Amino acid sequence: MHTPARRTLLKALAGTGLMSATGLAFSAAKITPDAKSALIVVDVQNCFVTGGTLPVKDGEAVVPVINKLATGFQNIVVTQDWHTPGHASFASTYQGKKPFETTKLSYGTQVLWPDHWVQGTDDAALHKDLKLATAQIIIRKGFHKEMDSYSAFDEADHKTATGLAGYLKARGIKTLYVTGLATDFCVAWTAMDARKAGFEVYVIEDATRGIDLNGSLAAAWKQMTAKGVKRIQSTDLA
Ligand code: VGL
Ligand code: ZN
Repeated sequence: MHTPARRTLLKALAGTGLMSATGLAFSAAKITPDAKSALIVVDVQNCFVTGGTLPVKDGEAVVPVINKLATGFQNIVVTQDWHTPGHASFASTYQGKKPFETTKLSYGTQVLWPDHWVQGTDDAALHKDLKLATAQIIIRKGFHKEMDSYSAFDEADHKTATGLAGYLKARGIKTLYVTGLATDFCVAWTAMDARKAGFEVYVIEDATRGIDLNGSLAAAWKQMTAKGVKRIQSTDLA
């Protein structure tokens, strides 16, 4: 049924993420990343996989998906959580606090995590199986001892910039495809701040995995969608 109306519908759905939601597989409508697109690979680091200090269930499963996507991108940005010892986001920094509890800091409520990704440790290294031949920059974040930074754009005070928006704009990049870990923390905050900075933003769902702390995964998708982040699958890309 290739009626003009159906073609128009398929065209309208292409790139909205609705293609996969409606189950319409239509290869002609696949997204092809161009020179103004960048793949963002968030925090795919050693300790974020099964057996790591901050494990995300099935976290390592994103690596082959990201490696495959990477071959289609001329521009790739890699991010790395890069904390000081005794960082403000570590439960061990506070007396009587346990991981996954929260505390109030100057910029708001902070979830407290197990010690993770301390600068220069093996734990903090990028996952050994990542193959990102065209990666051009690594943005490290969370290196201010008193402040966390889930987002690759703005630190947790929503004021201190990492410089990534300026870098991408200076390079004429308009569209971002966000992947990595964790969907409901660093991926979500990065995607939402990217919208705020004026980029067109897609999150490639099967190239992410979530932590899902008290329903945080569903909440993150809701917030991302409300901010105009588009939810797609890796098969939506050419
Ligand atoms: C992250 C918790 C703590 C993330 C980083 O990359 O999503 N989550 N630090
Ligand atoms: Zn962290």
